[in-house]
Parts: sequence; structure tokens; C-alpha cells
Amino acid sequence: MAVINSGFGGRRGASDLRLPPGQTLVDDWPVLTAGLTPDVGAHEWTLTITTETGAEHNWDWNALQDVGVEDIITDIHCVTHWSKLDMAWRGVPLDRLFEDVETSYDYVMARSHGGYTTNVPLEDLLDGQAWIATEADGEPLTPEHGGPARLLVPHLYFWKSAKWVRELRMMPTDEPGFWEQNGYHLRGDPWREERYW
Ligand SMILES: Nc1nc2c(c(=O)[nH]1)N[C@H]1C(S)=C(S)[C@@H](COP(=O)(O)O)O[C@H]1N2
Ligand SMILES: [Mo]
Repeated sequence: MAVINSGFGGRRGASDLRLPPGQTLVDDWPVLTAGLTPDVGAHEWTLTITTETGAEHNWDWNALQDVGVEDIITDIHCVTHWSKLDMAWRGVPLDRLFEDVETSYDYVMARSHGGYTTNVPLEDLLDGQAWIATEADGEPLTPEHGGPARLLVPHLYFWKSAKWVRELRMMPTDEPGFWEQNGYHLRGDPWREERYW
């Protein structure tokens, strides 16, 4: 995203313009996990997209790589007020994974190893907005950051980016996932400060 700052006088720098309201920059990368870090090896990891007919679309690790990875430079924003700019990620765009998926449902429940869930509208996962990420900062994702693979939906608060993701299940209506049941916003747009509901 290009940011043009030359017309501004005051104290806001270019990076401030990329910070959603109420956010603070960090240089490190905090780990935020509700519960234990599951031990999931790449050789045993699979992703399943499940639709209303019960049809399952499955990828194991090698099949995921064959779909084709891309490099992504993006900012991430955690609801606990930290943001990190220009992170380098590598992952497979969800557009590719949904290519052969036939569904009339508009919502997705992301389900992870360890039991974490989070709900996302399907339209927030398509059009180049979301990936199954396998690398960050040039390294394979570490277990604490969701390795071997996590959802990456950087335009929403980072709780939507489910670590150790294993299933994307289509839903007819928007149902709350783990944090959403505990008061977090159903959608979570950081630019609208959709933190809680
Ligand atoms: N499976 C799972 N995914 C998760 C979480 C979690 O507890 N379990 N925490 C979420 C929250 S609240 C945030 S801010 C980010 C943190 O990711 P990080 O630990 O890589 O910074 O992961 C999200 N995805
Ligand atoms: Mo978070």
C-alpha cells in the first residue's frame, strides 16, 4: 500500500498513517495463544474445506505446495493493540483453494488443531485477501506462530488468522468462533476498530 505523506504538516509520520486507530507499533513478534501449542508435523498436516453437501476438498502438505505459494508483504494488527508493519510472508492464496469448491454458503468457520475456532465471511477470504501461510520472515513458521500452516487474513484483526488451521467449514449464517463467543467482534475490521461487540 502506497502512503503519500508529503501534504501533512503535523506530528504524524508515514507509519502512523498505516496504523489503525488505537494501535501501537512493535518490532518483536508477540506470541498469543489461548491454551497449549499443538505439536503438528508438516507430514501429518492436512487442510480440508467442507461444504454444505458434506463434500470435502483435501490437501496434504505436498499438495498445498503444488497449488503454488506466493510472497506477501503485509501489516498485521492484533486486537491487544500491537501492530507490525511490512511482514514478509509466504503462502497459498485461498482463491486457488476455493477454485473447485461449490458452495452457496457465505460464512466460514476456521478450525484448528487444539480446538481454536474463528468465523470469517467467505468474501473476506477471497480476492487476494487471505492465504494459508507456511513461512514468515523467510523461515518456516515456528510452532508457536502456527507452524506448519496457519490462516493469514491480514486486513482483519489477527485473531482471525487461525494458527495450526486444519479445516475451513462452510456455514449458512455467521456463527461466533472461540474469541467471538467471548465478546470479540464477529468481523473484526481494525480500521473500524471492531474489537468487541
Ligand atoms: N489456533 C489458534 N490460532 C490463533 C490463536 C490461538 O490462540 N489459537 N490466537 C489468535 C490471536 S488472538 C492472535 S493475536 C494471533 C497471534 O498470532 P502469533 O502468536 O503468531 O502472533 O493468532 C490468532 N490465532
Ligand atoms: Mo489477538
